[in-house]
Amino acid sequence: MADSARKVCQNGRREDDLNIEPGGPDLLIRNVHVGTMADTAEAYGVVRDGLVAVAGGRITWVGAARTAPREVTAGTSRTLDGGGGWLTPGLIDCHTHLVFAGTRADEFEMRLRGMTYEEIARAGGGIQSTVTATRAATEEQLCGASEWRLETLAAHGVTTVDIKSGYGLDVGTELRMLRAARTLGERLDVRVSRTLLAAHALPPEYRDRRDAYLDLVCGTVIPRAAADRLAHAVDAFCEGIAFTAAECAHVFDAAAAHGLPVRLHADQLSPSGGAELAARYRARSADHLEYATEAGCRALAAAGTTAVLLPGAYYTLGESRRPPVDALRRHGVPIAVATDLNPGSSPVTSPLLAMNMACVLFGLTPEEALAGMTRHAAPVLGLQGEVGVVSPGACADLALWDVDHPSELSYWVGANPCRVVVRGGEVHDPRK
Ligand code: DI6
Ligand code: FE
Repeated sequence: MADSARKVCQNGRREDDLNIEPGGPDLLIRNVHVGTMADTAEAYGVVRDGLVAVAGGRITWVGAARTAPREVTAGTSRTLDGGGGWLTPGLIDCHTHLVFAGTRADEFEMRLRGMTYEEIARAGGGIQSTVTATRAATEEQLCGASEWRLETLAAHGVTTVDIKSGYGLDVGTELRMLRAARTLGERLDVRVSRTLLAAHALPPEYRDRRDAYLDLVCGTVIPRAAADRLAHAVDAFCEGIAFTAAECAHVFDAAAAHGLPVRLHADQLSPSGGAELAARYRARSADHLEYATEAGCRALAAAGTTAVLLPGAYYTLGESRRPPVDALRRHGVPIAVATDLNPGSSPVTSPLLAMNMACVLFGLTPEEALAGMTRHAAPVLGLQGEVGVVSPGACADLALWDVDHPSELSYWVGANPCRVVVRGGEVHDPRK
């Protein structure tokens, strides 16, 4: 990889293993309307009858075709005819747990018979049951079990995805999950960011030794993941069935000591001070937030932390408490939307369905939902300006949709109008 294409992210670490690469032949995309999702006065950053030029894997020009200067269109080796469809940034699914072994369809049935997610977890099921299956899997078995899930996201226009560990809860398996995530990204040519979530649940062998497990996470797992450059960030589950705010703070201190940015599963099932904790540590994101308070939203805004809404978990668990969307808006907290793809609380493999749920269940507008999967998802992964907008200088990660307007991406339920995906300037058929 050429040095010029390497990118130094906010935390000062080189992010060259996020596969941000130059190269690829020049490309002109014609006969499209563009939802640039750039932060302009125009809804969706719309450019009608647009033209997008790509060189070296990056966008070099975006605008109305009739205004394109000659030098933008001259000497192009390849042209993509968009057929009058809509071009948007490739989608960014900034919160998934898609690497795991087994399923939890049995728990789905138990919940339908009346047991709650927390009751199942406290009875030794839940996250723990996926941990048992995941610990027993080799890296290749984990890749084999998870590949179709990443493929499915990619077929729906996702070009960047965050994958968390958290089903190992021991040194070897946590690192193996991150390696499997890296391998899958390389195999499928999807930009994969990796987040260490060793503080996801207390493993049973540490039942009466919470501090010893936290010492393992802070003293061994985080340092190893940082040294081996396997993690781009550290996450924790701040919840009654997981870790207290004080325990998560301990994890965040260890992450900071190793130069890793932090994120938090915050206020999902109960008010736990998660939003305030995330803000105090200037976390990149606070995720879920159903029980976040007004003060929590204000703190997120002041800290510049993004709220990641995960309506798939709210839907799957049959929750009724919605995240405080109005307060987030009022305080100006950027809102991202993600699938939370995981075997327990959100077996959701469609980013468009997550956007639809964000509108129907949480009251986002279709434009907010699309911004949540593009422009506002990028900073959650430290990739602002790189991905999530169709703007000169950004990576040429794009999705072309067979729709008459970008609001349709949130409107259809269960459809996939994605016709073409462009990754780093390379054109792909999303169905292959
Ligand atoms: N919140 C979630 O939604 C996932 N993890 C978390 O902390 C659920 C994980 C699971 O049930 O397997
Ligand atoms: Fe999650």
